[in-house]
Amino acid sequence: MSIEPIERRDLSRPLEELHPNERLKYESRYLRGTIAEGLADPLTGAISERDTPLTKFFGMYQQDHRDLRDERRRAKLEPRYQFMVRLRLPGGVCTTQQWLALDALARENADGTLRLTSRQTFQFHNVLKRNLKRHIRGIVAAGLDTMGACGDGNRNVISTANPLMSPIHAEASALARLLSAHLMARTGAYREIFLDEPPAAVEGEEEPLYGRTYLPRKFKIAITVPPQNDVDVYAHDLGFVAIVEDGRLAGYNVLVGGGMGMTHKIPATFPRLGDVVGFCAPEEVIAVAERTIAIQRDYGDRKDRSHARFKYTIEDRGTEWFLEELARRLGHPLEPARPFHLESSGDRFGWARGADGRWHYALFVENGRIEDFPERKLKSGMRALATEHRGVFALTTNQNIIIAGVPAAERPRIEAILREYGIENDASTTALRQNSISCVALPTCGLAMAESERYLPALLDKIDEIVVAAGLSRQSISIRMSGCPNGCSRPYLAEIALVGKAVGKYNLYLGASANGDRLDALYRENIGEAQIIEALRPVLNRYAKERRPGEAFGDFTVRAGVVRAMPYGRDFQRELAEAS
Ligand code: SRM
Ligand code: SF4
Repeated sequence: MSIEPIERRDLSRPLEELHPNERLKYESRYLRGTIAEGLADPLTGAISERDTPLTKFFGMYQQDHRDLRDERRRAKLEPRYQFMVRLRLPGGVCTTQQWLALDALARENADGTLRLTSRQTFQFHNVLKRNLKRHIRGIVAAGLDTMGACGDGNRNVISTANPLMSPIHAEASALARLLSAHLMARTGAYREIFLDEPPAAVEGEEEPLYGRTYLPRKFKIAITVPPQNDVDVYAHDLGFVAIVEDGRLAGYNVLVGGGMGMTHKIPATFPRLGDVVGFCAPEEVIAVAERTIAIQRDYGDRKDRSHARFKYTIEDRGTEWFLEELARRLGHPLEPARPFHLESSGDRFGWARGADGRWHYALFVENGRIEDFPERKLKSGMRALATEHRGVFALTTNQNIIIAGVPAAERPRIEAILREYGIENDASTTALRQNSISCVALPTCGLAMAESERYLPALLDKIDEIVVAAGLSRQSISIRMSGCPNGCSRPYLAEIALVGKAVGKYNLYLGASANGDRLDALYRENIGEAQIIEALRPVLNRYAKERRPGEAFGDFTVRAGVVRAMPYGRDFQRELAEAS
């Protein structure tokens, strides 16, 4: 397929009028900058400030260990610079051999752990500059890469977990891989800098889709297979909902303009649910995605990065405008959207039988962190499973993992390994905890205002006491924590959400739907642990007594008037202001 020509609307204005990152990208020689020189400099653990936005396009983030900041400052040392490295893993599937390779790389070059992310991939933390190239080479040698995992381009394309579940799941996963490959940056910089390959001759534009300034901001795509909405399809710049008719995939409904990130008390920023704008045939999806990205490339805000996500382009210009622009570029309009029904954004734990009779075990991984805990030898257990299991591992967007493709005869062996390492899903774990997601936050995230991953398990111990006493231990309720309002755990789509404001202080949100089609609303602002517990106890107790059959917690809080059903778009912040 030919690539959408660049209209270069972004460069119709002088670069000086745009955000400094635009000039940086423009002058970077397709993201080369001076990264190679910076990596070779032995005098500092950092790369140059101008290169840090560029390495993000290659899935690498310069960070420093925030717990060590003061100590190092006192010792007159530079910060403990280190890199977070994120994989591109469209659809979230890896082989057992790849798992073993990643496990070894984590021990050799990173902090020894693997972190499953809320976008169905792996992160490594604490990779030192001197180990970075070796680390990337190890990833590439395992048949994987980190291209576009961060940066102003198309991010890891996610799809409903586990392609082995059914032929439709397999098609969705294959589509995620196709989209990811098609929308990947083409620059040779990655191979030259990290793999030491000589520059290859390029005919014409090195980036035919993105041009020299790439996108104004990150762009995220999700594909969901109803009734599951594990991917939170409404939270995406571009979403596809598989429409199955007479047992076969008829095509996909298209959603545009979703996103989570906002800034506390800045009304111009807000989470937004995507709008369902139409339907397209399976063979049209790549063209729809490419044209949509091109529209954002040409019309997205390149002056103000806090207003540069596609959701603002859609909010400002409207879906009618978008549909006309898309039809012009596609040569025809989208078809009308078809009916669909979503049930839950959570994962289903334990064994499930797939369409071909094989079995799949969804394993709960608290906050996605793969390491050996005193009672639960998760890292060693996963290594043992990777050695024995003949299927694949399917990562979920809820930071869990599915041991996928187990023949019935091999189930006992898998179960024995799970038991041996103490990692099988524990019947005493509440459904609330199983439905929890937390972002990484401290000590690595430079934007964290409060703890998240390191704190949520302990807070859940306390909330669990209420839940168990109220008889709700098997009631599925989603709870998500983010260390800042950027919302990496997609908190504004959780039935209970805690969003960091300052050390030990959170905004508490309630009232999202369980299937991910309604945002939550601010319930209490800037509260600490005791107030969180105090605020949740009566609401959970009321829910236990007053809920209607089958009523989800989020729906109850809205029906009972605890919070108002939340509008999306600009009104979100207005409602927040009124609530606080
Ligand atoms: Fe995120 C920035 C971690 C999913 C919205 N996110 C960051 C950074 C890179 C911090 C930074 O810019 O300095 C975090 C690195 C922390 C660390 O130490 O590892 C970070 N985001 C994560 C992960 C690892 C959270 C997790 O614990 O799983 C997720 C990695 C996903 C992946 O594999 O690609 C992650 N981030 C998300 C999501 C959820 C999603 O995509 O489904 C969102 C909300 C959806 C959205 O984009 O609207 C999200 N992250 C952000 C934002 C706010 C963007 C915005 O539109 O305002 C930032 C900040 C930014 O981009 O400026 C951010
Ligand atoms: Fe960091 Fe904020 Fe994302 Fe958490 S939500 S990982 S604190 S940027």
